[in-house]
Amino acid sequence: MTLKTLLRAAVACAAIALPARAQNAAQTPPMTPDIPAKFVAPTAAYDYERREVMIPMRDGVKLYTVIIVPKGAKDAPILLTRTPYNAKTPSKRFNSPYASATGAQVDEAFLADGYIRVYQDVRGKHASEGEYVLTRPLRGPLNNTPVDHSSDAFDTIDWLVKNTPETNGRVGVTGSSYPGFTAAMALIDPHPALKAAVPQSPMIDGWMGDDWFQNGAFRQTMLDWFMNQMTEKGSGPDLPRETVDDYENFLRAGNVWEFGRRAGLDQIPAFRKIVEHPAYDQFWQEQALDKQLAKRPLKVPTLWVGSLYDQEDIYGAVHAYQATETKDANNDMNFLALGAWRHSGVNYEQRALGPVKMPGDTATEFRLKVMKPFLDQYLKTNGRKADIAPVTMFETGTLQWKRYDRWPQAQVLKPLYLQPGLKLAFERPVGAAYDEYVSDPAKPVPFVPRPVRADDADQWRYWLASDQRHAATRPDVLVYASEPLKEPLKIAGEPVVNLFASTSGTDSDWVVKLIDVQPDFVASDLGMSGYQLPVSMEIFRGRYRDSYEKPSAIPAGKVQKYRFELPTANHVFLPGHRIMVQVQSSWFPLYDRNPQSYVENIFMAKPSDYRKATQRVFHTGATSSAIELPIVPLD
Ligand code: PG9
Repeated sequence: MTLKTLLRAAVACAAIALPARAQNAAQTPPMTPDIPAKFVAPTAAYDYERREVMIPMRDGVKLYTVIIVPKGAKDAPILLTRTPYNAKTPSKRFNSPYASATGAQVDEAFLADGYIRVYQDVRGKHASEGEYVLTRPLRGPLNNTPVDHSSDAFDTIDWLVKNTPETNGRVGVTGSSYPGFTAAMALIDPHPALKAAVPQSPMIDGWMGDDWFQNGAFRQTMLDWFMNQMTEKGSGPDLPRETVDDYENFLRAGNVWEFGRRAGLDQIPAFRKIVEHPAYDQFWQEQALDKQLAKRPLKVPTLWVGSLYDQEDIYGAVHAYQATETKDANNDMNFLALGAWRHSGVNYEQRALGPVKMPGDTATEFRLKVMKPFLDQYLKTNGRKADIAPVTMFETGTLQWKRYDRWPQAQVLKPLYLQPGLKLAFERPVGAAYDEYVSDPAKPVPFVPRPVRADDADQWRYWLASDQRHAATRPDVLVYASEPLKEPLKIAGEPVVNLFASTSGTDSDWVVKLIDVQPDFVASDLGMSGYQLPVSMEIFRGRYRDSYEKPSAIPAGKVQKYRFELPTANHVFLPGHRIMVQVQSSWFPLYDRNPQSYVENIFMAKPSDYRKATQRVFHTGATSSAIELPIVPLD
């Protein structure tokens, strides 16, 4: 045998023997539990370090906080989000060695630029200690504990700047919706290290127009949120459904209380609190954050971000901006930006509003051109001054971004009158006095074509831009339309409804929709031909016409004035388009049905309280109904 052959034989023996040796050595017994006590991911190759800490608050409660620190970071700003939606996994993107891929889409640019990104569970949710109270009110008449989101933000920021060696000591807060609310709360008696805030679609007033109510009408489709958020510390299930179509589910239950009770929501104090406070009483007024912010000095540069088509929190950003703007003497501290997005769309890609196409991904464009430069200016050491207008607003109709020095742009309103013959015009109407329809609570007007599906995320997300032709053909919807426009007409601000109407009942809802009717043929996008595109729509619960706090029955058959704002719009009606106004008395199941006979608490209305009513909309003399438009010249 040559040496070579000997060696080959030895290698072959070793190859056979190795597995046997491995088996005899430390073999894992089959019944070893397969989840290790502590799994440690090998992270040597990662470009970031992830720290999980429990940060102590002033009352001893510790809040679970995830800190993502880019490796090698120094003199780095901190961007903080306080959330009820699980700080451990704030996004469902990649688990990756690259920080910018693992964070939420909105975080990508910040992490790539060396920001320290922090997520924290609010008290009582997920891994944080303490008790959860829904949108915990500020310390004061509604909160007798020593803590609220303002103090929790303060204590968190204090800890972060003292315990994160890589930071430059400058902190920003951001987040959308509930996290937008916590970001706004951080502005109340802010920590000195809080240098900038970007509250996005913040929940500011849950009764006037964010999340729960809209001018007193209850948004019952939000009830899933109660199940998801308040049946357990983590994430709970959806509401059980008898059938796929929520129109049917809510109708069968009768009223909101009964719908909630069948699912067990009566065990959840937050649900009971809402049912116990149907009117705009102290419970809601004290929580209205725009009012709270207006009482305090403006100390932190803030960019309020909202969406023109926000199906959940369309009210908050604009009203918080307006409430604080009076304190911005030099117009350089308080900023507003609204995009043509769905709720929280700013943090994702937004190339379309359902079937309505946009010129590109306007959300990413906004984040890179406005939001990040804004935060860079205030958070980076020697941050460069950002070229950002006091107001950045997407203009629908022409589909372009606009820069303004204030909002609203229009200082005066011009009435567009409802006319006999279902017309709309700027001249005062002459002719027949009113139009009428019968509103039947047994057959309420659906807000989207049925089936109304809770499992169809996009139906919900984009419904505010949905084609209103489905409603226009109903006998219980009045449809007024202008002639095709010869010139473009721009509105920039809040249209105001000035409706003169009577009902044969003793309570009533009024839904008014301002719509841009696309031309008969849109050659570039045939699907948009004749599309009735909502520009701004709102509901008003008639019992609150004189006072939001003290509702009163409507005198049957007597003309009443209903004056209320529609959500802000920045829109150009183009030549060839028509302006349309639709009026109806239900928007179901989005909002609970008004029984149309006055009862103490609509949440508890009995089946016999729900009655048909004849509704009249007036357009004559002193009772000329109109939409007052914030018209501005085209720029
Ligand atoms: N709109 C949701 C919400 C905000 C505040 C309270 C309750 C719900 C959200 O998207 O977070």
